[in-house]
Amino acid sequence: MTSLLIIVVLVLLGIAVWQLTKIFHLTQVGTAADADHSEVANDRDNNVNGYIMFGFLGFIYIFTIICLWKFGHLVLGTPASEHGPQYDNLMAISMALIFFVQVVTQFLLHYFAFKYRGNVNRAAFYYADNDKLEFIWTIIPVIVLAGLILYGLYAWTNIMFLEEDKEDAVYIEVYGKQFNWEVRYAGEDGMLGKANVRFIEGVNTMGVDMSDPNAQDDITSSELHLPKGKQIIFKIRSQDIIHSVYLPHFRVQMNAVPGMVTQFGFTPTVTTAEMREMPEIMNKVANINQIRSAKSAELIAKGESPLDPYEFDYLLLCNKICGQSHYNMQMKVVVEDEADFKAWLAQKKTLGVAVKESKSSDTKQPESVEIPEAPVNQDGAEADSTAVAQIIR
Ligand SMILES: [Cu+2]
Repeated sequence: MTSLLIIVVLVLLGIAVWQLTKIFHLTQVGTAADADHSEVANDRDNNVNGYIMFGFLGFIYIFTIICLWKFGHLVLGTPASEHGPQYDNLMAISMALIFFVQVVTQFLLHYFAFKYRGNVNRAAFYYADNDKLEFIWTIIPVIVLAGLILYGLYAWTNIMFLEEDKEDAVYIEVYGKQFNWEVRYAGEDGMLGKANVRFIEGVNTMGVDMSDPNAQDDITSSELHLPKGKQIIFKIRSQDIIHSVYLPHFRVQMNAVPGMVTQFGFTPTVTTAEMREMPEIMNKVANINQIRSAKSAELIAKGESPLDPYEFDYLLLCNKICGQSHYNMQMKVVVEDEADFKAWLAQKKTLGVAVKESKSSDTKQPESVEIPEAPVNQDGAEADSTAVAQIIR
C-alpha cells in the first residue's frame, strides 16, 4: 500500500513538473528575437539527438561489459553429469551468437541513426525496395537459426533418449509436494511399487501401494544419494500441483505433474567430494564463508548465535513457483562411489519393514487415546458435526 502511494505521489509530481515547464516555455515566447519557437527540430536539435544515440550505444556496451566482468563468475561451473558438456555447448553457442548479433546490430542501428540525422539541407530519399538486400537479410538468419535448431534437436534426442531396460540403471522415484521432496529407491528387484495419493498413511508418506509385491523392498529417503558413473532414471510424481525437479549442477530439469509420471535419465560423473576439491567451487565457498563470517561478527555483537560455515553440497531444487515456501523446497544430493552408495542404501529400512514396524508400535501403545465414535441417530445418520467435535474434544 505504501509503495502504491509513493508511486501515485511520484506520478503526480512528474505531471506537476511537466506543467510547470510548459508554463515556463509560454513565458519565454517573444523574449529573444532570434529564438526559434517553431516546434520543428532544427540542426542543433538533430545534432543533439544524433550524439545522444551514440551515447546510448556506449551505455549499452559499457553496461554489458560491466555485467560480464562483475557477474560472469556466477554462471554454473563444470557440469557433473555425462550429458552436461553437450548441454553447456549448446548454451555457449546460442549465447555467443546472440552476443555477436546484438553487438553488430546495435552498432548499425545507432550509427545510422547518427549518420542520417536530420539536416535542413538534406531531403529524405524514398527507397522502395531492394530484392537482393532483402534476400540477404532473410537468408542469413534462416540458415543460422536452422543450424541452431537442428543442433538443438540433436542434443535433445541425445539427452532425452532413454535405454529403458538397461540392466544396471538405478530407478529412483522423486516425489514433489508443497513444500518438500521425497525420494524412493526401487530396492533389490529394481522395480518401483505402484503408488497413489490415496494410499498415503502414517509412515507411507509417498502413497505406495503396499499390496504390490514390488513395493515391499522399496526404500524411501529424505536425502538423495546417487552412485557415480551409473545411469539414474528418475520417475517423477507430484502430490498436489506442478513442481519442477531441478538439479542445476547436473543440467537436469523436468516438471513434476500431478496425475502422471514424468522421467529423466542421466549419469552423474563427479562425486560431492571431488566437486568440493574443484578450484571454482573452493573459490565460491570461500566467498560465501567470508560473507558469513562478517554476518556472524554482527550477530555476535548483537548477542545472537553465529552462522555455521558453508560447505558445498549438490541440491535438488524446485523450479516452479509453487507457493509460499517454494524458495525453500530443496533436498540435499550426495554423489558417491558405488560402494559407498550401496553401503548407505543397505543400512536403510525397506518400506515393507517400516510400515510393519509402525503398525505394530501403533497397536502396542497402551496410552493411545481412543477417539469415541460419532453418535448415531436412530435413523442411522451421524449427529450434527458440532456435537461430534465436542465429543472428540
Ligand atoms: Cu515446488
